[in-house]
Amino acid sequence: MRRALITGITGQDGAYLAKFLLDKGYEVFGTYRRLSTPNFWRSQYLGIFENLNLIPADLVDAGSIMEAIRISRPDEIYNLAAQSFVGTSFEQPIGTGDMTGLGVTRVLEAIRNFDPEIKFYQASTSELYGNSSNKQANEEVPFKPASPYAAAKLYAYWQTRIYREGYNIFACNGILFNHESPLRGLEFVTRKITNAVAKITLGLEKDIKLGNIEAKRDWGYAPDYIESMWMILQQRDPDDYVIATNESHSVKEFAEKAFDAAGLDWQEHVKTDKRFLRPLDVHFLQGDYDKANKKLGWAPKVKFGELIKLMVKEDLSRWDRWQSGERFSWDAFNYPCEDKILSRYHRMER
Ligand code: NAP
Ligand code: F7E
Repeated sequence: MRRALITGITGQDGAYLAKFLLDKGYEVFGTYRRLSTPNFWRSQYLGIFENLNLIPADLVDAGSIMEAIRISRPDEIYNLAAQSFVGTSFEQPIGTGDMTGLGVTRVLEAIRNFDPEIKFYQASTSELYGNSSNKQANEEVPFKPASPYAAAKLYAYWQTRIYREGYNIFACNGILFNHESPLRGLEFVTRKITNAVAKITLGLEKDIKLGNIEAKRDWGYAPDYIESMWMILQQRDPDDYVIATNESHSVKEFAEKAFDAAGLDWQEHVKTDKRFLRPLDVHFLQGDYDKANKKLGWAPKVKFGELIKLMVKEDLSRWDRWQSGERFSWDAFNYPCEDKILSRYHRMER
């Protein structure tokens, strides 16, 4: 039985990847961080929680990474753990650099020391491109990161290539464009919108405040993208791949379609608030997955319109069931109202 170690198994991609690998017959190990309250709701939601082998480890603690590898003795490591929210990376640039950047070197060093035959997948990102181009981005387009998150991921991207070329480790970058799902974190704009649409529909809220609604992203469906991670590690040679839908849409379009899916007019409920503007933003991203299509045979199945509908449907159903007294594992019921979250943006306003 093949063995996989997933860092960040409590996150959106970690949960979907764990399910995907279990379905393929892998023995799945996942690292999680010690928190005061457990946060395994995503794997519970997917019905796989009982089938996981869990190992406490933190990317800022090299010894715990080495221990996780010793315990799991994996054939493949999927490094999905990161401080992954761009907004937070402006508020916590040093911590983000440590987890999202240096953390990757800790994993690569552990592989080099313990067993250089382990295959390694690094969760690279379209944020690497920043504002470098207003055209579709493929693997040849230069990077120009525009956030502490992206700068940390750029370092991680290069370390992955350096360990591949320098130590002959099967280390690959999946340069994934934004991918979303009903398991997406609530602070990311897509789920923030679909969760608000559900609450507004049920009369639990009146409106939603957003930042830069002109920003454009190439949004795909997380389970489609998970499959590419596995495919990348099954190739004869290690390489880097762009994974995207090749379409770009604005946050405004996303909001319009999400409200429309619930029979509401977005203009009556969407407000803008400069609190949600970033010191620097990426205005346009659109991928080109041609290489992944030709070499891996990968293509996205779910596109923009369908993605929005399925996210709205799921958030509506969860809020509806919750309001009727049903109880289940999820995140939205105890998420604080964003007006109560004070950040440096409030201080800048005073
Ligand atoms: P996510 O939902 O935010 O999950 C991140 C995971 O990393 C969580 O399990 C989190 O644990 C864990 N983590 C954070 N800091 C850690 C640390 N110091 N040590 C160990 N674990 C830590 O992110 P995602 O959307 O699944 O994304 C997965 C990866 O792909 C990330 O590296 C992200 O940067 C990258 N990526 C995402 C996208 C996207 O659109 N989703 C696109 C490109 C690349 P807790 O639950 O304890 O916080
Ligand atoms: O923002 C704008 C915001 O936070 C998308 C991560 O998974 O994908 C994600 O990063 C856009 C930005 O995702 C709000 O300014 C407007 O232009 O959903 P997001 P992201 O920054 O693209 C990449 C590929 C990753 O690698 C990351 O890990 O939407 N926007 N108003 C807003 N964004 C948020 N969060 N909240 C708003 O109110």
